[in-house]
Amino acid sequence: MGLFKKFIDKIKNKKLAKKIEEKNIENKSKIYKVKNLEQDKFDKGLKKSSNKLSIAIKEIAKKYFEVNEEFFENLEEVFILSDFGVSATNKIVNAIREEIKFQAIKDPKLIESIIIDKIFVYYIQNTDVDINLNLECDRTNIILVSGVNGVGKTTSIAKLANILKKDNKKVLLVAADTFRAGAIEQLEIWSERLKVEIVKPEKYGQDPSSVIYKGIKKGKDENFDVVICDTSGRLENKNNLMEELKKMNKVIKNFDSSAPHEKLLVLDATTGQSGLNQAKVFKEIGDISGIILTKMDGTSKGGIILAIKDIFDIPVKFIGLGESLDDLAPFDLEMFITAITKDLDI
Ligand SMILES: Nc1nc2c(ncn2[C@@H]2O[C@H](COP(=O)(O)OP(=O)(O)OP(=O)(O)O)[C@@H](O)[C@H]2O)c(=O)[nH]1
Ligand SMILES: [Mg+2]
Repeated sequence: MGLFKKFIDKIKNKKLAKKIEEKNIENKSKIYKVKNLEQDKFDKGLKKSSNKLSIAIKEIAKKYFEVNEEFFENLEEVFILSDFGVSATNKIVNAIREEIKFQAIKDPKLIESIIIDKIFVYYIQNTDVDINLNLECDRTNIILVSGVNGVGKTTSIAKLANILKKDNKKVLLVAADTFRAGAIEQLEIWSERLKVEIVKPEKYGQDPSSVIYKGIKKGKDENFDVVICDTSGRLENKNNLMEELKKMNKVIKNFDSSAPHEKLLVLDATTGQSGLNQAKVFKEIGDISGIILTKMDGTSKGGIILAIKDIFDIPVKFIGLGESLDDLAPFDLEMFITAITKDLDI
């Protein structure tokens, strides 16, 4: 039995164990634990990826009578087209190759479970899969959100605020994207819909750090649980961006040297490898504590999550599975792999 299958079999027990563990953690420490969503949500949001990957794997399994080098080349192509990235593809295909040799399997139709198993093993190896947010109950937690233009920062902030608010957290939004026309109004609309307070600049072009200052001060003075700061994603001038982010961090640290407690980088799953390369700049500029991977529902290339592991090696904490407020899910590896391989025979 493969590792992933064993894992799936254990899920029921694990879920129970998790509940008990959560209860213990709740009692012992005050670290915030993100609650998992249902498998349905993952299945629906990752349908395009599942269709593409499963159909392609089934097609090559049908095409070859026997597992040979050409079969592996085709498999590599399937992974590349699913945006796994070159490095993850090579490592996973090599692991499959070795396993097949070890088990002396000849029939391509028998290797679907090995494929899934090796994808799973690849992801969990040497990886920090901790998706919990570093939020504590007895302080004002500060989250700084960054990322390239249009990746879904503001929408994800609203979705995250929605999750936290449902969990009875007092949330404050800070509109520190003073650059793009309409950015402030966009966050303001969300704040009205969510019924959460917002701190915004007096005018566009205002120094974003001054808005951050105002926001954190209000957050601290009025005992907010979480302050989420929206930032501008302009990349035209790397030095400007670097200076701007440095200054924001400095302002935040003046209030609390342990903050920002989370620095979340937002990545758009539909932009593929080029989008990831662009986002590397943010990793170069400052340490990132977690990734929000948006628009997974809009791509058939869900394998991008493996490329992210390679390029960033930072935990994906949330994935965006649609445009509505409830479409942000804490990342769950088992649910993710189950969803993208839904149509395979394991
Ligand atoms: N389908 C889908 N659309 C999403 C998701 N997340 C965000 N979007 C859409 O992506 C578009 C851009 O989202 P924004 O939140 O404005 O992105 P941003 O990074 O704040 O953009 P800038 O402020 O211009 O840098 C919007 O139309 C969102 O509805 C997602 O998970 N799935
Ligand atoms: Mg925005």
